[in-house]
Amino acid sequence: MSEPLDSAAKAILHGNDKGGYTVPTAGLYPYQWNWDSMFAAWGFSTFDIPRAWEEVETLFTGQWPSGMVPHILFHRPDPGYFPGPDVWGCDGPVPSSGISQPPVAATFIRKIWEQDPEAGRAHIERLVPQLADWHRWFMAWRTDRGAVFITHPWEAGRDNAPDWDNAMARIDPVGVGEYQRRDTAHVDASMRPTKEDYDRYIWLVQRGRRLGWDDAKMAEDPPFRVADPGMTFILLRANRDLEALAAEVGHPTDEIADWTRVLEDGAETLWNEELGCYDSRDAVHGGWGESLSNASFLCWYGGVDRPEMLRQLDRVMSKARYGVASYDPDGAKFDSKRYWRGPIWGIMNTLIGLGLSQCGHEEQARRVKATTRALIEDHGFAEYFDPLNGAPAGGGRFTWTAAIWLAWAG
Ligand code: 2M8
Repeated sequence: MSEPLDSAAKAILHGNDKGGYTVPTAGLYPYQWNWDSMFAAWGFSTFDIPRAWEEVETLFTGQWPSGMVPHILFHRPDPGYFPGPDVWGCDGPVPSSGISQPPVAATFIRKIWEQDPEAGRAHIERLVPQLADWHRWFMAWRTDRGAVFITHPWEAGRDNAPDWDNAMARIDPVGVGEYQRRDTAHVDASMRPTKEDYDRYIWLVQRGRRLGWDDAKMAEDPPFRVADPGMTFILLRANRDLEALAAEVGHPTDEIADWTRVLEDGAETLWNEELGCYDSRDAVHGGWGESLSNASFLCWYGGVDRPEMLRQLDRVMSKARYGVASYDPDGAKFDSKRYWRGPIWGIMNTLIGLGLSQCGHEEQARRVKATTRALIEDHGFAEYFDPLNGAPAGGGRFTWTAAIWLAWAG
């Protein structure tokens, strides 16, 4: 713990607090993002548990009748972000996007609840059925052979990861029309996805909107479906935590335990023998993403141990100073600055570290934590960092980096 950095981290959470929810960073991301918000809640819980619960409850006000919890809630209009609510054209209870995001919620809800079980009881009694509805939605609409697939790169939270390159190349974004990006007005374009990526992101949003975001219609002839180790391991872990919470409040657990078994089998369909790691898999056309990424290393977080992955981790960590690069530094597509194609993300280090520790790999867990701590001490609370020299990149004063400092790294 370091007093000045603790205070700086709390000031970032307070500064990004919009009253009931926290934005990832001012300017670049002016709305409530799903998984960012759950990291924020965990960060708040280190000094203000009621505020942590408020963050969680606000996210769940956006849950759709289908059970889906959107990736962005547009509580108040802000012209600084594109695509906004008018482009998505969704009609959930709160203006929102039409896709979801990594379901870390159950895991952080459990962590917050454990800090004060009595104060949290009413919250988990309300939230367990909502979490179960969300997980059921994933199982019904986002699984292929038991692995969780995404229908849009934004759904994985790893927007321009090399994992999706092959599947994205199959999309012809015909008719996408003119649009004005806002992200490159806030940060350098060399750190962001390319125009080719954005054309496809927007084209996929336009398709969803045309189909009224109807799950069944969207499942017909899908243009993009990639099974993702990140989503699969995160849901697997969340499901184990949901089962524990459900047992606590007397909610049925059989169905949840079944999902865990399906996901455990599904995770093994993502083992790429040739590359020797968990990899993404095209769920429409077959074929691997051919990407060893930081999501591959979430296996331990999901409760899945593999000696080969420990060897891969040692190699990848030996190439970078501060933790786990988002894409293999020896890989052909490695780019130390471009977002999810190389940079280090504190939140991913955190999930990897939690998993290693849970599986008893204490030495590796300590190393991931120590390098993440040093990264923030040396380079601040940026959105992400260059793995070669730690240079801060993307947005500054970033909520999730501050949150993991308070709850884990600091
Ligand atoms: C990034 O994604 C958004 C779209 O959702 C964007 O680039 O506009 C990703 O890093 C994602 O994981 C994150 O939740 C979001 C807000 O921090 O930014």
